[in-house]
Amino acid sequence: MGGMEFGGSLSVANVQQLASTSKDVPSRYIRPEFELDRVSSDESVQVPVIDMSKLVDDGELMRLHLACKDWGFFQVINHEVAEEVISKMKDDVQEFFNQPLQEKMEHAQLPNSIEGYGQAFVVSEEQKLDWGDMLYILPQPVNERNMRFWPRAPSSFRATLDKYSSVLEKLSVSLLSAMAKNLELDPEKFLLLFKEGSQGIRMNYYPACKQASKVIGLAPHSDAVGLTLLTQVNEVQGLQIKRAGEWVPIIPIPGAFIVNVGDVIEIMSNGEYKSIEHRAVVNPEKERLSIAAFHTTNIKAMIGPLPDLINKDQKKQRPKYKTISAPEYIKLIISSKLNGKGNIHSMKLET
Ligand SMILES: O=C(O)CCC(=O)C(=O)O
Repeated sequence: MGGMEFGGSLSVANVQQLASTSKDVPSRYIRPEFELDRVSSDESVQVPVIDMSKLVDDGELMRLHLACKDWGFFQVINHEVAEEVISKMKDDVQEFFNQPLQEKMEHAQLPNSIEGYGQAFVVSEEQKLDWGDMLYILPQPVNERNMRFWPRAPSSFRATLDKYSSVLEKLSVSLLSAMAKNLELDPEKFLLLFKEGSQGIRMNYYPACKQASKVIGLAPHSDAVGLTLLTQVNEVQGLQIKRAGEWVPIIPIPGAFIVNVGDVIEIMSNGEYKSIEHRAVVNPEKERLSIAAFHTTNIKAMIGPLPDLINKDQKKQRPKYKTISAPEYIKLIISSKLNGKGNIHSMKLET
C-alpha cells in the first residue's frame, strides 16, 4: 500500500501550533453537532477484557467471540508485548510531538500520500476540522517503507518504531488466528490474506482546548482496516465508543491494548463481527496522545464476505457486502472523509 498512490488529504493548519498561539478556537473547529450527544456516565459499563495467556481455552475463546460479535471492542491483557517496548514507543512519540514545528514539518504529508505529519482525511475546503495532528507511517510491508516520513529525532525513534511494528504485527496475527478459529475458518488460510499485509501506525496528538466540549479530537468513524490495536500515551482519557445510542468512555487498563474489529473483518465475517464507531474527545487542560496500529490484508486480497462462510449455509449466509479488490477498497476509503460508518455502508448489499 505504501508505494502506491491512492489520493490524500488537503493540507490545513497545524493544530498544536494553533492551540499554542491563538486564544480563540476558529469556527472551522467548532462542532455544535456533537454537543448534544449522550455520553454514558456509568463507569461500570466497559468493554470485555481478554486474557491472551488463556486464549487456548475454549472459555476465553468464547469470550473473544462474544466480544467481537457484541462489542467490536475489547482490551487485551497478558499479551507478550514487553512493557519496555511500549513505554519506549510512548516516550519517543511524546518527544517527537514536543519538537518545534519546523522539525516535525520535515516529515510533512505530501500531496497524494496518506503518510507523514499532518491531519487526516480533509477532502474539501468547507469540511469541519478535528482538533488534532497526527504522524502516520506505514511500517509494513517492510520493503515498501518510505523512510522520508520516519523521524530521525529523537535518535531512537526509527529503531523504536521498527520494534513496535513487529511485535504488534505478531500480536495481531495471534488475535486474527483466534478469531478464525471462532468463525470456524481454517486459521492458516485466513492468515494468508494478512501475510505481508499492510500495517499503518498513527500517532495522534490532541492539544488541550479551553472549549473542549465544542471541538472533537477525532470525528466519529469506524476503522476501515482489519484490526486496530490502540495504546494511550499519557493518562488523559478521550476514547469513546458508540453503544446503544450513547458514547461510552473507555477506561484503559494500564499495560493493556484496546483492540477493535475494523470494517474489513466485519465485511469478511459477513457482519457477524462488528466494526464499531468511535471518536476521541479533547481535554480542557491537558494534551492527549494515542498510538493506533492498524492491520489489514495484503494488496492481493479480495475484500468481501469470505466464500468459506457463505458456502457453509447458503440460505442463512447470503452475502451482505460487495466484494472488491484491496486496491479498489483503499481508494474508496481514502477519497471519503471520516464520516461515521460511511465506508461500510457503501460496501453493503441490499438483503
Ligand atoms: O485517540 C484515540 O483514542 C482514538 C484514535 C483512533 O480512533 C484512530 O486513530 O483512528
